[in-house]
Amino acid sequence: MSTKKSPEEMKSIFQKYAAKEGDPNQLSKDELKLLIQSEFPSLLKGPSTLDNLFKELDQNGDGEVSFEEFLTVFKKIAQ
Ligand SMILES: [Ca+2]
Ligand SMILES: [Ca+2]
Repeated sequence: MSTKKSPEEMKSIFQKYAAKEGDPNQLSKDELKLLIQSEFPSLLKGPSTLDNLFKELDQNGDGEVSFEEFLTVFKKIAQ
């Protein structure tokens, strides 16, 4: 399965999951888990775990993932 998505698709996917709880513009770890399991299950195969992925995504370390953080990392890994 390809993980390639257009920027528009990435934005709508991010917003769909980020709006589930707390800040609608930030992904919590639970929201990220749902997003990855539903949209990018292939990312959890191999050496990457959800914890690793969350750490890589949360670049400023505030415990949540903004759309900018999400996009920066997904540009690298979801091509
Ligand atoms: Ca949220
Ligand atoms: Ca963050």
